[in-house]
Amino acid sequence: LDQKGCVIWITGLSGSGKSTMACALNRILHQRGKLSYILDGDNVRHGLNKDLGFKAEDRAENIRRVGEVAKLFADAGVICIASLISPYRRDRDACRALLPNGDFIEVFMDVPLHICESRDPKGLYKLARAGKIKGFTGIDDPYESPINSEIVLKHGEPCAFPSEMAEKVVVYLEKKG
Ligand code: GGZ
Repeated sequence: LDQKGCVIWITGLSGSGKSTMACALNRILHQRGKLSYILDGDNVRHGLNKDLGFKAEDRAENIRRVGEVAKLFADAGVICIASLISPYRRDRDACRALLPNGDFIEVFMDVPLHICESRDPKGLYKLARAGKIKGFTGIDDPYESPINSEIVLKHGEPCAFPSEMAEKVVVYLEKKG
């Protein structure tokens, strides 16, 4: 395998475009002959983490497990793309600490809440506003924006298409070798 493993950790609100970005990035990497794999919060919660809910300690455990699995992938030489809300800075930093310096690349999907809410692909914000989902990130649960992300993909900036955003990440990876 002619590549070095690493973890691309995508964080942001529900509806900020994490999964779309993860897929676009995965596709570009495959096109370039790289081996990558997506760990998506929503998917992992159906299997490995199906015992976990959305309380702070459950989210922490969700992120801890995905961080450990991502580390295993990276050890195996795979570019692991982890896509989770991961709302707490402490939990994200704990995952970062599992990897050698430079091997954990945090990508912040910096999209304002009102944009995520207007997208509402699964109608979850609507349910949260109606009080039918309690503890929804951004509504009645916190999201701690990253301060030191390697990459910030800001809503409304010129490169708006998922493929263009993913390209930005690829450029970063190339620059870092
Ligand atoms: C946030 C929730 C909640 C609550 C269900 N808060 O956008 P989605 O719908 O498809 O993906 C979200 C997913 C969040 O799982 P994560 O593993 O990424 O979260 S965390 O990192 O905080 O552990 C969302 C849906 O689950 N969802 N209830 N209360 N998102």
